Amino acid sequence: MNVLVLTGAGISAESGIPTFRGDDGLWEGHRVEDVATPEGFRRDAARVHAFYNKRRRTLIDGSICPGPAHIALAEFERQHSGEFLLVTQNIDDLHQRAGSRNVLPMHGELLKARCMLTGDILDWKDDLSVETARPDEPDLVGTLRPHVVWFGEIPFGMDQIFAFAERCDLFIAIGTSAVVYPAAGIVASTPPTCRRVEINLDDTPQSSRFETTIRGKASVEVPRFLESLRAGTD
Ligand code: BV8
Repeated sequence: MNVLVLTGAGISAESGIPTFRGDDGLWEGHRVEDVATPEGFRRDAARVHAFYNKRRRTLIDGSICPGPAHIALAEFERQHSGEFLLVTQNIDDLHQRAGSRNVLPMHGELLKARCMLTGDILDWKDDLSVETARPDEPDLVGTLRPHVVWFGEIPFGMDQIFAFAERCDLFIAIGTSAVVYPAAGIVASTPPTCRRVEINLDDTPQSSRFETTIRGKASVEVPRFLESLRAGTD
């Protein structure tokens, strides 16, 4: 059985990472246009760097850890005999820290930086700024940006994701509001033979495409559902 899992900010919410859009429509006090678009970065790189520096510092300060859902997914992958792909929209490293192996961070990774001059991708845990020099090329200054996918930019791994989706037998969407494309369009690419399961606190615009919708917290429902799969009771 080929299993494709798509996770969103909701799987990391109980680990303490704010989800994408709060009630005020702002994202940690910022408009998306100002901090998660190439235009926003061109207008005010310092503001964008400050937005990601804050999130990066929080992610590595020891206060944020993988939760039961991240751990259950890693365990399921370890025991699963068929093909398994975990696509995440999240830029945190909680799936990797939980032990998941086949993880595809389609919106990039907060703990990586990319050189706008050469395309080189570097592991990065420090702050970034327009004065940051590349450690390996000190005369290159200000060429590094967060290695994340902003709105209007093409997500990573698209071909691999949609090729897997077209032949998967089980698709599980966890903690995603299904409003951001092309991630929200993955479910529509699964074949008629595929079983689709949505685990979320609330309904989403894509809920009607799922045969099974499980409403509740990821920390409770993901371990429970994966256990039921393993026991053959679901
Ligand atoms: C693209 C990285 C072209 C950065 C992110 C008009 C103008 C311009 C563009 C568009 C447009 N209309 C559509 C678009 C395309 C646009 C888009 O979809 N816009 C939306 C907003 C309308 N998409 C893009 O621009 C994408 N690129 O289209 O390029 C292209 C593409 C393909 C081929 C050719 C050309 C790029 C999108 C990526 C943007 N970058 N993140 C960063 O993180 O800083 S997206 C950002 O949104 C985050 O990654 C986040 O993950 C994602 C939001 O989605 P969710 O993960 O679902 O999070 P959210 O908070 O929304 O929802 C949380 C859910 O969890 C909720 O349902 C909640 O109920 C649930 N939940 C909460 N707690 C729990 C829980 N569930 C269970 N348990 C809990 N405890």
